[in-house]
Amino acid sequence: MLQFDVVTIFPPMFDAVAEAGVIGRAREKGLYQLVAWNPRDFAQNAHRTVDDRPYGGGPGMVMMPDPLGKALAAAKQRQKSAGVKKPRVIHLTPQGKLLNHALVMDLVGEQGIVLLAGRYEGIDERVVARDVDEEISIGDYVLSGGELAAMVLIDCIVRQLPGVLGDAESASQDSFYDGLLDCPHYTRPELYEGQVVPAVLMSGNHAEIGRWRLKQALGRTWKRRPDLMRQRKLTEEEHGLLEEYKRETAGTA
Ligand code: 9WO
Repeated sequence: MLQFDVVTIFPPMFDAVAEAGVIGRAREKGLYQLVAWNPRDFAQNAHRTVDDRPYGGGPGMVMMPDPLGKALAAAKQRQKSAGVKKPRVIHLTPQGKLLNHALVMDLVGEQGIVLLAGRYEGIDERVVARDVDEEISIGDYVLSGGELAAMVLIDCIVRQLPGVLGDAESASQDSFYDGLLDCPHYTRPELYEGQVVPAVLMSGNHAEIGRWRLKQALGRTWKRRPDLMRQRKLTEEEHGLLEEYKRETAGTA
C-alpha cells in the first residue's frame, strides 16, 4: 500500500481527496493511506506560532524551521513504522520541476511519499536543504499555498495505482498516456442543437473508428501543443494520419 504523509497547517483540506470519487474509493479499498501532520502541533508557544518575519526585511511572513522540521520528522517516522524504507520528500512550489505524466509514473513506483505544503511567503530554506529530496511545481502560477498542488499530485498518482480505475476508465486510455492529447468524445443524442455526431462513430467499423480517433488525437496535439508534438516520434501510419488531418482541416479554424 502506498503511504502518503502531508505536512500542512490545513489538514482538513485533505478530506476533499480522501472522501470524493475514485480517489476516495481507493482509500476505502486500502490501496493507499494518507496522514496529515500540522506544524502547529509542534510549535513551542501557547499561540502555536509557526511563522515569523523574514530576515532581510520585506512584506509577509516565513514558515519557521523548527515546527516544520518536527512535523516532517513525525511524518518520516510514521513512514518508517508503515514499513517504507526511504520515502520521497517533496516540497510543492512554483520553483520546482514541472509535473508531467512521466514524473507521475516515476512517483507511482514509490513505497512512500511525504508532501510538504507551504503557506505565507514560503518556508525557511534550511528545511529544504536538510529534509527535502525534490521540489515539484504543478504549473506556472502562484497559489495561496502548496496544499492544492499536493492534492493534484496525490490525485494523479493514486489514479495510476493498480485496482483504482476499472477497465472502462483505465488509465491506459488517458490523454498523455501515449504522449498525445485525447480525441473528441460524443454520446446521445445523435443531433444536438443542430450539431451531428461524426458519421464514422455511427458506422460500427471499429478499425475506421480507431483510425479516426488517432487522427484527431494527432491533429489536436499538433495544433494545440506543438511542444508535445516535438517530443513525440511518429510512426509512418501516424504521419499519414496527421497529413490527412491537415488536409481535412485546411482553411477551417
Ligand atoms: C509568491 C510570490 C509572489 C510574487 C512572485 C513569486 C511568488 N512566489 C510566491 C510563492 O511561492 N508563494 C508560496 C505560496 C509560498 C509557499 C507555497 N505557496 C505556493 C505553492 N503557491 N503556489 C504554490 C505552487 C506549488 C506547486 N505548483 C504550483 C504552485
